[in-house]
Amino acid sequence: MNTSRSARPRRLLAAFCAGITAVAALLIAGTTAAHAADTPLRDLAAAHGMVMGTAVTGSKLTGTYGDLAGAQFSALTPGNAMKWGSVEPTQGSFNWAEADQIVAFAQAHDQQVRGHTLVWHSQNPSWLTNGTWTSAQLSTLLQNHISTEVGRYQGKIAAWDVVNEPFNEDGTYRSTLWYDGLGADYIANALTWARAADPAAKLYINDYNVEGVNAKSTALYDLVRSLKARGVPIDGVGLQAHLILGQVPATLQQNIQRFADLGVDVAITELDVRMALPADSAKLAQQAADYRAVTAACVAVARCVNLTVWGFTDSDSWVDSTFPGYGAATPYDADYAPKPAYYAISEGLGGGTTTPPTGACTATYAVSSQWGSGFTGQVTVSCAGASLSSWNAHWTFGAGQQLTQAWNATCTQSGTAVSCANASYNGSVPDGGSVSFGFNGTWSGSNPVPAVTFAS
Ligand code: G2I
Repeated sequence: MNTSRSARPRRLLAAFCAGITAVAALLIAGTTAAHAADTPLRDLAAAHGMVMGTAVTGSKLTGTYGDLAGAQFSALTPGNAMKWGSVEPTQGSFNWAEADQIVAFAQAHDQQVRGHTLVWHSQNPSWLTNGTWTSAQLSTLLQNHISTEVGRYQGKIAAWDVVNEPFNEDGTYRSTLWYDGLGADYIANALTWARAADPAAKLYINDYNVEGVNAKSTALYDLVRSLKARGVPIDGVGLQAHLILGQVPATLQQNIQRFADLGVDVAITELDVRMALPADSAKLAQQAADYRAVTAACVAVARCVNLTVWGFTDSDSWVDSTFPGYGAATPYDADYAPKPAYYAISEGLGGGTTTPPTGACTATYAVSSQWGSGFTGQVTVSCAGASLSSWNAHWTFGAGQQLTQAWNATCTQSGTAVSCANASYNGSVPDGGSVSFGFNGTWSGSNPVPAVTFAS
């Protein structure tokens, strides 16, 4: 459950059986290589003693989102659910529902949970930020918050982002409720209180723009060194890695290494690579190179124990609303089709022959929901470096499934053979674009994902 405090063991972890994914991505134009059997990222990471993580939204953990979150990742970070404003919106009145749900999902899928985050200047409840507190009151509030939240999940959290974003870009301390009220020692105190509440959890300081060697990362480095010298419990640093296309810092690996050399673990905690929209094949290829570079830098340093993306699908990313005109920052598109970035992470983790050749269109078949005897499925046709003017997707239902209804395509089933032709309005798939169609069907016993073949 816990990451190793010393260098991670470079051994193959047993479980190459991370559960059943109800998603298969298949190459349907260009060449005939199939991708359905790609090794999940979590298994590739395990071979390096790493975990592969994603931020998640609890309410979305069903259907294809839940299937992918469970199958591909070995660590989950609640994107918002464990922040103070989420868990204690009214003083003394707690809401743990989403956090509990994510922890339960993680336990059911043999995943770590990364707790995020205990002490931050943002997403605090208004009763806290609007209050007037003496420094003694503020200190008590913070200690109680940490004891309550860390204590609630004691034994269930592999690592906590105890303190989030304490620095300014120039390496000075950020002026916050905590720094202004308690001085710089709020950091040491928070770590000490967290250790007391869960001695087994790894304790991290997490920040952004600290991926390369710069003034901010050097301030973090100096802080970690001094905390260790003082005997304050600190186990790791989190490099958020909210990156811009083509801007992976050249000193990333060197920076990871210098923290490791201090005797702490390193986690890439919030990786995403945003681009100006619309995405096209050149941008997606650059993004893949960026993801590959970050993955490789983490793999290269034994103490880099966790590679976490901040949302795995473009439909669940903070980027689009925060940076209007930018997006497409994650490894899967909004229809859950793996992007070149997904294959790049896989390659960076040592996965073989997974990169789709340039100039290919792919189809992703997903079971989006399933109940008693029925299910809803979706197929997404995506192109990168190629385009289509019409398409026809075929598969065989090998377990007695029967199509009952389809939309955004004209589908027929004859015996076990299904054939779906584009509708009049979605035959054209541009380079960098995708189209989807959906269907309902019946099943019994099992509902395996079929291999889709394709004719344009
Ligand atoms: O801002 C990106 C990340 C930077 N590092 C710390 C992370 O905790 C932070 O995550 C983001 C979440 O991904 C967003 O989802 O933190 C944002 C807040 O600073 C989150 O955005 C908030 C929206 O601002 C709220 O309007 C919304 O109610 O998400 C909330 C829940 O959906």
